[in-house]
Amino acid sequence: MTDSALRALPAWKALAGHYREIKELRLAQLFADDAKRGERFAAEAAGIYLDYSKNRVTDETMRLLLALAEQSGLRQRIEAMFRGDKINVSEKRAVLHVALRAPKGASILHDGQNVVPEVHAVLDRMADFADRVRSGAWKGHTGKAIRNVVNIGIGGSDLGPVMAYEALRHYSRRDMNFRFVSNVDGTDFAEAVIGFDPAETLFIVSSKTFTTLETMTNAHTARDWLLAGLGGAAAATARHFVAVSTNGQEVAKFGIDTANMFGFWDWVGGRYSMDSAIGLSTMIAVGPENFRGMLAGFHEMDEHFRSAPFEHNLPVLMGLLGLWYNDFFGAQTVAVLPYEQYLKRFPAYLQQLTMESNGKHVTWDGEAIDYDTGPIYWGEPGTNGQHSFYQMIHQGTRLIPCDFIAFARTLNPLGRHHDMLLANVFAQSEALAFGKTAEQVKAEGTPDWLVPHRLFEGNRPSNTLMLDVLTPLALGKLVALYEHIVFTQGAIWRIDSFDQWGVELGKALAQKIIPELESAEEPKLAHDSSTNLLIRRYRKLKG
Ligand code: G6Q
Repeated sequence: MTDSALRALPAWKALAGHYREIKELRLAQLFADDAKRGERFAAEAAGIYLDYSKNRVTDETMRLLLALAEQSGLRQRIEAMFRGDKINVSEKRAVLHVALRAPKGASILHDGQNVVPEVHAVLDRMADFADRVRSGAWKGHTGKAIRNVVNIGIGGSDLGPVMAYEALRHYSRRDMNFRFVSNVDGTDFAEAVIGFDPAETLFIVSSKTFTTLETMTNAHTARDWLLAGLGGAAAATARHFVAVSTNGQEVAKFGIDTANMFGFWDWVGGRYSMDSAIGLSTMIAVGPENFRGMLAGFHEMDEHFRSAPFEHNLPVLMGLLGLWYNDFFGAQTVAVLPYEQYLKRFPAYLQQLTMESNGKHVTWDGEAIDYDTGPIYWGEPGTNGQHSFYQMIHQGTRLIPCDFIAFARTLNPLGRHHDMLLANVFAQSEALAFGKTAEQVKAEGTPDWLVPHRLFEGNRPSNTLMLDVLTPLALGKLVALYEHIVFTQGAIWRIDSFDQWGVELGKALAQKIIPELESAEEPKLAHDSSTNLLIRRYRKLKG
């Protein structure tokens, strides 16, 4: 079998050889040999400090990884994205989420047209609407101001808004309630409206296509709930529903006045859309000025990604390090561990961003891939995770590279809490890297039989990201950082990071099964014997 285009690159081949040479190298040794390692293997940009010294890399590793980025054409690929080339080849679309945060006056072309003015026109309309809702000028059907905002959306139309709301809760209107409904499981809707007065509730139906099963089912249920409470049909719907979508026709069909529709474009992928009109709930929560602050953060990271030399480029460095473990060490996962309670939904958000983007088995040319692509992303905030799964990161048999995320200042200074929090994040990366030898364990008076249990082999890699304080600006930078890590890796793996065909099959089968569950007559089933039996059992049990 001939090598794939990636495996054929000189840098890839060199990395494979280099891996064999250095795979046993110990971080303890690397630090002992170089008193300046902590300083040298660090980079800082856009107010984010990245310490990557606790990675199993040498100068040579970095040189080869950077050569891999060059030889893979990453630079050209970045330019192609910013230029509006249709790099989402399987959907024949441009990938221009960077235009969503371009400042007024910038120019980003799509099919020869500058899209930045349209982006700002929508942002201005969103700001106007958000201000009216926040000030109480926007009235519900009975004349009451809005106190409750419910975003209805799923996937990219939910995970970003939920994450951003939680992350920026400190900046949010505390006299308003924000809830998010995504699941077609009726419990999600039922719980989301408990305690809400329909007269004070605004639903934002967020759906790029406005045809998504879950979202449309929830939107109809929401309308029934509203009208049951308020009466008034069309008039009430108009005051309590707005839409974020690219599909004006379907929005109008639902009964939402398209004057209350906020648009975006087919060059924004769902999982790259939290900074588009999909962020309307975020904007209502934190206000237009904070939302624009977040966009400025995104933009700062975009500019850094586009212009910084790769050896100082945070997304490129982190993308390469991730690839090093994924493709050479065979690591299957990446743990993202924010030491910031407000980022509790950040790992869940990243799961879609990373795994829907880079969980692919063919190249952009449709060729089978003979190397590993996207790793599994997971995580929880620290210190909670330390009392749960960190055991496995420290002493398990798998290699789990970690991204620690820490902020120098807290939004809630309470006694010694923040020093304790930060002491823990530093302690974790130190413990992972250097471990504890049998001699050290013994020297503490541990009986011989217990020594193996208490030993930490160390040499477990991590990055530490340090920022000043969690602001809208910082959040934008952090999200853009990970977007561009995904981009970097996708470019090297030669995959289309912007499609998601893998979600289609299950969706189509569900459409076929729904009538089989609902029909009054016993349906004729033609699935496999397992699926047939499950369907029959469910029909019998539900009565
Ligand atoms: C994201 C995906 C997917 C999408 C949802 C919701 O990149 O495309 O998660 O966001 O399926 O789609 P709609 O916004 O069209 O309802």
